[in-house]
Amino acid sequence: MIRLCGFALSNYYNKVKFVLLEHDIEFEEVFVQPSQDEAMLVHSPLGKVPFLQTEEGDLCESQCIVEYLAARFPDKAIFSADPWEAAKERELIMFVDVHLELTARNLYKEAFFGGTVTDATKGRIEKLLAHHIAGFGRIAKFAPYLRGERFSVADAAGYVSLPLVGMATQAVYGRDFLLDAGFDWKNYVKTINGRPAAQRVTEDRKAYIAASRPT
Ligand SMILES: N[C@@H](CCC(=O)N[C@@H](CS)C(=O)NCC(=O)O)C(=O)O
Repeated sequence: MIRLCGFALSNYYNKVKFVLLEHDIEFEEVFVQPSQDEAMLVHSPLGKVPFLQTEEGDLCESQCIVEYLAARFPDKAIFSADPWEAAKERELIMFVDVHLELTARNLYKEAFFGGTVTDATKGRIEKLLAHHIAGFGRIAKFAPYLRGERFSVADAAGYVSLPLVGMATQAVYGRDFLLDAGFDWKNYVKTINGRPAAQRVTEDRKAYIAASRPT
């Protein structure tokens, strides 16, 4: 049985969980938090979540995990069968994960965790995000899904990460860069919320937050 290790607040954990649920792949969730302990590093070399435990060993990096699942369960059609469509889905995922989320991640300390980021970082990330969001806008359709009329695996990435980009920029700069650029991620998320897999991911995230709140 596949074991998905991580926790329900992690967007990358939730991206993989969404894919597993969406395609009815049997799995078990194992609560693991990021850590630099040797006991963790033997499973996830950078101490990050998610990682997957399989009969053959551990695998980290959410996109490598999704690719592994697609190869292991070909009948589930995680990516489109058409090679061009599948490549465009991967392109969108790369934009969401790397160009948008990973860039916005530099702001999370101040946006979500009560810390501060330097003005230099704010300036650098503002420029980078403006550039990356403009590029994303050249390929993302939001009609209503990222690739167009049909839900695709790219929406698992979009669903868990676009809100973080919007909320982080709102918190740090006082304006939501995605909304400002005309990308209504709130409506997009609402559309995807119609899917049972998305509902489960969101309910579990909310339950995790509620349980972690000091009483
Ligand atoms: N590229 C990785 C990113 C994973 C990641 O950054 N996970 C976060 C939680 S959302 C984490 O473990 N952070 C702890 C750290 O960076 O040390 C993936 O796609 O799985």
